[in-house]
Amino acid sequence: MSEDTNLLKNKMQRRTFLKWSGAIGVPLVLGGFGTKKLLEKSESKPAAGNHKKDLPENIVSTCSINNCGGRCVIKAHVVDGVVTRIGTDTNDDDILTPQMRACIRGRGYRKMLYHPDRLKYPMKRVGKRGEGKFERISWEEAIDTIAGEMKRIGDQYGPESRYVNYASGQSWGLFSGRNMARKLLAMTGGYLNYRNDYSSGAANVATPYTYGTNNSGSSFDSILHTKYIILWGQNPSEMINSTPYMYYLREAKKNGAKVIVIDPRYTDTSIGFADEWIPILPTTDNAMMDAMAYVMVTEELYDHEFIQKYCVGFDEASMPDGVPEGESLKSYLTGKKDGIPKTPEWAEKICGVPAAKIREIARDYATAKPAALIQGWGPQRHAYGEQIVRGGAQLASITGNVGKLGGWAAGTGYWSRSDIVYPIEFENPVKASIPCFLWSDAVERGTELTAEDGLEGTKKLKSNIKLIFNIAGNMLVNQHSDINKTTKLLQDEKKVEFIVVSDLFMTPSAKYADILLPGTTFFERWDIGVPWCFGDYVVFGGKAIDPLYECRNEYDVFANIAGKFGLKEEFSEGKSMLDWVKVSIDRTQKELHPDFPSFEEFSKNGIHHFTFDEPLVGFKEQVEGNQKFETPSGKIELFSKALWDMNKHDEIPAIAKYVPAWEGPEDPLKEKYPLQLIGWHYKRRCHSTHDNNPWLEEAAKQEMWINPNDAEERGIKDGDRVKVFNDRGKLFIDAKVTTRIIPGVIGIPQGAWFTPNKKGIDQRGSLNVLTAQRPTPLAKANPQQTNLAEVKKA
Ligand SMILES: Nc1nc2c(c(=O)[nH]1)N[C@H]1C(S)=C(S)[C@@H](COP(=O)(O)OP(=O)(O)OC[C@H]3O[C@@H](n4cnc5c(=O)[nH]c(N)nc54)[C@H](O)[C@@H]3O)O[C@H]1N2
Ligand SMILES: Nc1nc2c(c(=O)[nH]1)N[C@H]1C(S)=C(S)[C@@H](COP(=O)(O)OP(=O)(O)OC[C@H]3O[C@@H](n4cnc5c(=O)[nH]c(N)nc54)[C@H](O)[C@@H]3O)O[C@H]1N2
Ligand SMILES: [Mo]
Repeated sequence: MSEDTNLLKNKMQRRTFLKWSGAIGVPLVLGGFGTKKLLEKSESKPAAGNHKKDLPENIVSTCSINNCGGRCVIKAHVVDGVVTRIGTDTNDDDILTPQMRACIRGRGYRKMLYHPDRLKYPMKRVGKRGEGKFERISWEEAIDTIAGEMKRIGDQYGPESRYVNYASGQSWGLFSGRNMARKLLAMTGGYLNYRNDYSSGAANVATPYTYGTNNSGSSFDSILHTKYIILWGQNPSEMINSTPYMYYLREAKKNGAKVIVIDPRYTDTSIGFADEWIPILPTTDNAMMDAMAYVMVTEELYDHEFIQKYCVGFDEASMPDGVPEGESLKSYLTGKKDGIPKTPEWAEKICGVPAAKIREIARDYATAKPAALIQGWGPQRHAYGEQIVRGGAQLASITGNVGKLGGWAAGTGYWSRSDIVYPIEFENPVKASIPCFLWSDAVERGTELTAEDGLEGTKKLKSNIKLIFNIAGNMLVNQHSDINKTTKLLQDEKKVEFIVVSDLFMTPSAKYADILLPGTTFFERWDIGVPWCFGDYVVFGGKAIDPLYECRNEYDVFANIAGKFGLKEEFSEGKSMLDWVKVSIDRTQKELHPDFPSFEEFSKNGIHHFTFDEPLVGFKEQVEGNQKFETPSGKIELFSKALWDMNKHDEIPAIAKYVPAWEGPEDPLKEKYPLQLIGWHYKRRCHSTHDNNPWLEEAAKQEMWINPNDAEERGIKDGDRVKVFNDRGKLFIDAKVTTRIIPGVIGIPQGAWFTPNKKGIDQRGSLNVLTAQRPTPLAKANPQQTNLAEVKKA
């Protein structure tokens, strides 16, 4: 997800390096050697890591703002300007103030901070774009070049040619680099906006058609009151979207809740929490959902009163005007029009879940009261991802689990209780926007995009994208679909004329920079870490050490570029990052929460929990009070007239239903590429971040899951090197032969760095070599889980 969504919802420090390296007497090499030596040196010491015993240790409470949903307390132990070890929150768990402990990634951050491959100084490209050949330049030259190109491209093509790519590497604080770039672009004519995100892109657009909003979740302490939990394609043991979620799930189980996990993989969450794992074929969840609804309808297990009072479109009597007979949910389920009742037997053939099991889950979920159907976002990063979120919401609604404590409304599931003031504001004079997933289209054929493609704010763009700022993101290459297609596009210097990347490492995206800037880690700057919308806490981001080498915070970089336009003072308002942190705290106290801690308290405690008397329950006001839902009808729209009026009923149906996916199990392409390929968000990485961390590679290596049936058919044994391929590309990876994945499906954890060999074939298992750029029909979102592929022994 992106902080934009969150906002919407709520409304030469070279000196240090000299000191640092000089301290242990390593030669002044601005390369790997000195750093490596230092790391070895500090690691060979006992836990306290105090290589100078007489020097005091200072513990700085800080926070990672990479794009996992959690935020956690990271305690940097600093001795003489060096982080020697990392601790975390050790407070006891409590319902109101749960422990905010760092996961394996959080505990492994020193390997990132002192990684020998850190970018150390600004560079300019000297070879062909993408070749990875760079030459060191001064900061002055980097800043001059960037300011010059911003102006040249703006003058020549207009502000709509300037773009800041989706980049989530430092999005969850006050100063995300991409916002700093946007602020400066906004101050100098503007830039092309994007909407939506890669996380819940389909859900974000679809859920409001049912509920009028994406705020369809409840706070996690509410699950302590539930009897039955379905985690539908959600894997919170590994995928962190809120640091204390696991604690609440454990408590819910202690209170007797039964947990069902529906996932093609036997996930860590299934192992740790599930009473039952229900394997399912990817892209077919809606068939199971339809059949569950069929069981509820035919066995009269639905909540008549709730539906009558709060929903439209359930049966023919509750349909909006102007729609012909036979289009209601009930008519669809019973096969009134197409002659196909959506029975569990019908669904079993599609999704692979036995009919008897579908019946059992339908009955249990409908009668448990209250029951929580919680949806992950993996199942909506699919060809018709819009359907699954509306499908989940449909089940929650017809069982009357919406607006009730211990129930859950499903859908996108946002909720939030962690608002602080973001003091850095700006307004883009350009109103045109594209769906974020279509940025590569906007490079190729921006001026041809129309409202049909999702262009908003203008009828036509005046230019294709010509300048890209890619700040703390790997979306330029690694995280976007179809790497081979994207890299070809970017190699053409006539298309995008200028690319700036700021990162910590020479990532696959960084290789495509024209100017490459060395960024800082969160240890090297002040900030406040804000969780995703699934948290009720904020974490202090203390600065533990000065920036290493010639690394610079993007805030300072863009303030310097602003200087070239005579706008430095206007950009920074004369404030440092520390000043802004203090402004945020002061204003949060004055404008939002009088009991918010002072800077001193916050930095000492490291964390602030917002506490509440009772759990937040999504749609409580609508169900208990008289408030209307924010939909056109004021009710839950099981049938959406707005979707109906789009008149694309096959791909954008007005009720949620199973739509067979291209590259799904029913696609004839299966003859050629018989395996469905999905990915997941791996515990050892945050997307592509940490892929180069050796500790984490040891903890959880990059490997492809394949079922023994599929492996045997292909003569593949556990640990074998295999080639995975489809028409878009090929990659090599080691196979993990395991019954933890359903037959017919292979799984590759997303985020490994694209590492091509001489022939351009990936060696590391970078999933997006195989994914498609075809967007979902309504949201124009990323379908990165919908792929067919074949595997051979390498
Ligand atoms: N196939 C497939 N593709 C996917 C997904 C999927 O499920 N499957 N998921 C999608 C989703 S949900 C998302 S959100 C995107 C995420 O994709 P991105 O937003 O590109 O996220 P990361 O890959 O983590 O890239 C973050 C970059 O920032 C750098 N970085 C980290 N911290 C800092 C810092 O403090 N300063 C600077 N300057 N740089 C820093 C890291 O080194 C890294 O290169 O990927 C999407 N891509
Ligand atoms: N450790 C870690 N945590 C993270 C991140 C990370 O990179 N690493 N990234 C963060 C970000 S930006 C995001 S957006 C979230 C992502 O959060 P999610 O999208 O919820 O996470 P995923 O792991 O992509 O998908 C969840 C599960 O969906 C399953 N799945 C895939 N296809 C289907 C399907 O068709 N049907 C069903 N039923 N299940 C399916 C996968 O096997 C996986 O176990 O995670 C966040 N948290
Ligand atoms: Mo995401």
